[in-house]
Amino acid sequence: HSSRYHIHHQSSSVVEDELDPFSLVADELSLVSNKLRAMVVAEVPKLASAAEYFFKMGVEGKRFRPTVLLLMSTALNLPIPNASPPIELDDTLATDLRSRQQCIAEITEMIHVASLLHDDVLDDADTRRGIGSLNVVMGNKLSVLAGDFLLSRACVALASLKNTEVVSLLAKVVEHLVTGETMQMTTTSDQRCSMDYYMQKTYYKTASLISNSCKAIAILAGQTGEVAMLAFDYGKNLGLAFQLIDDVLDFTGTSASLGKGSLSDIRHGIVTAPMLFAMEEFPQLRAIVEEGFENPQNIDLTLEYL
Ligand code: GRG
Repeated sequence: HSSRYHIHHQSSSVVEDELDPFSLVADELSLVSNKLRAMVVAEVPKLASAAEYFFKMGVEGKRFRPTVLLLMSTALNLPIPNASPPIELDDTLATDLRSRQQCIAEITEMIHVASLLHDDVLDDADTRRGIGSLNVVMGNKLSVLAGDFLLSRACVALASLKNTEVVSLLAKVVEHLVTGETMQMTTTSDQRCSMDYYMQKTYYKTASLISNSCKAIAILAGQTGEVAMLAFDYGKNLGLAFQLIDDVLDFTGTSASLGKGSLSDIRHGIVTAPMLFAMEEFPQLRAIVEEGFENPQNIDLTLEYL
């Protein structure tokens, strides 16, 4: 479907040659960003400036979720082996479907930014996306209210899609975000070093939003059953992988590349994936990690061991 794909006859496989998947949906992503800027306008000036803070050009973050969702919409328009063919739509209906799928990307990004605003209040963070987090710039109270406002705008957009299954999928994600955050905040020392607990928490905190929104895109495309399940699984695995990489970057990244302090998760008492994998390999590390988390003043010592 793209001139950027080349068939390599030697191996008879389709490989991408310098393909930037993001470029496939770059124009559409700009549309989504513009739409979002219009969707988050609040009536009262203080709330308006708080709500639009992370939707301004240059501080929109990586826009990973909307990009994945637009790519998912694109993929679902291609013929899928062993699946019912995409529904034949005339141009008007195809455009309408695409704008409904874009709406899922917008809703997802609003839920994501709402969770970031609340997260920064809970963590007393000072930077986000390379600039002062909203809680330091406008205070905790406006940050909480701006997050609530974004959730409300997300709900209204969700209702406009008039699809009860999609509404319940994305409404449930908000519960998952809250559950994941609570699990992270309230770990006992046993849970702290358990890989199962980590994966469950990571599903709630990071993967649920991506997996359920991918599934929502499939449902709007008229795909139920196996294709919707595959879209869900794809989003779930991508979300889990995303968090694992995020955890590794907490170890290896610099403040400049991360837009927040490096080792910031660990300094917040959060055991990250590299530590869990290291503990599986070297069980004696467990006691050292536990000690570091019981006595945060010794965390640098723990990190040296790691
Ligand atoms: C109000 C919806 C709501 C939830 C409240 C605070 C909370 C409960 C949940 C926090 C969930 C949270 C912050 C999960 C982390 C997810 C994550 C991997 C964030 C980083 O995402 P990136 O790297 O960020 O995509 P950018 O800035 O690029 O968008």
